[in-house]
Amino acid sequence: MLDRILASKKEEVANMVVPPKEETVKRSSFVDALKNPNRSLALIAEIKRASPSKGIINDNIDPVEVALSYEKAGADAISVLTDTPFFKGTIEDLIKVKQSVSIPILRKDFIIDKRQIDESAAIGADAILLIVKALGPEKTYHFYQYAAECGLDCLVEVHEEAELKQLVDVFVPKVIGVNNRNLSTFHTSLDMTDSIAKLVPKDTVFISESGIHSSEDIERVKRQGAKGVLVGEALMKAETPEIGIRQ
Ligand code: IGP
Repeated sequence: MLDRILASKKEEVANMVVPPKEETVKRSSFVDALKNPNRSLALIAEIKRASPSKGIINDNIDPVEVALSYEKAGADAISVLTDTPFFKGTIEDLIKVKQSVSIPILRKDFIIDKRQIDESAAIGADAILLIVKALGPEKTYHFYQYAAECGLDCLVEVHEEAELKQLVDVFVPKVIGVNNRNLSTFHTSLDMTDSIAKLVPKDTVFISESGIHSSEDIERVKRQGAKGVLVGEALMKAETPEIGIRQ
């Protein structure tokens, strides 16, 4: 699946036009927000209309309304999917959300080209996702540094232990996330959080991503050593995020 998404992204990037730099964007620190969470565990609440694994999750939404309710309910940051073909997100979603809330915004997309980092800065993101499986550790490092030059933080995503070991041989990111979803089978297992937690360097903020649906799940990843969670589907399906976010 990741290969299919990356092939489509490559075509998209070949035709992209980077918007001019917006000098007036007021950045807000993603790393600081995660290090000083509102509750005992940091929450990154995601705006996710659809996904390749679940199909439509909740397409009948106003992203600004969702973002405002996440902020009100105490989320520490908001993740906005901007990939259109597979997740039905848009860049416009992110622009509007950034203008409506003051907590930091993570741009969730498949970054494979530096120009997407310029674009992320221009549309007002505070942070971007870098997927080690898509980039390899060296390129992840170069993109991480380039993002920092553009004023952006990164959530560096790993999927397995070997990947994390290779990554920390090259550099230690401030924030590492484990994706509990296996991208080939789409199966989520919170055991992934457990096995990765043991290898995360101690000054790194460790986020458990995907497949978190209940307060039991939250307690479980917390016990395993996560300092934050990234939740999409469960919040998009909750009647109100207050219910979904209560820990
Ligand atoms: C959220 P969930 O299972 O709560 O909806 O997952 C988030 O972790 C997931 O959307 C995600 C993702 C990604 C999406 C994690 N890494 C990379 C696209 C690309």
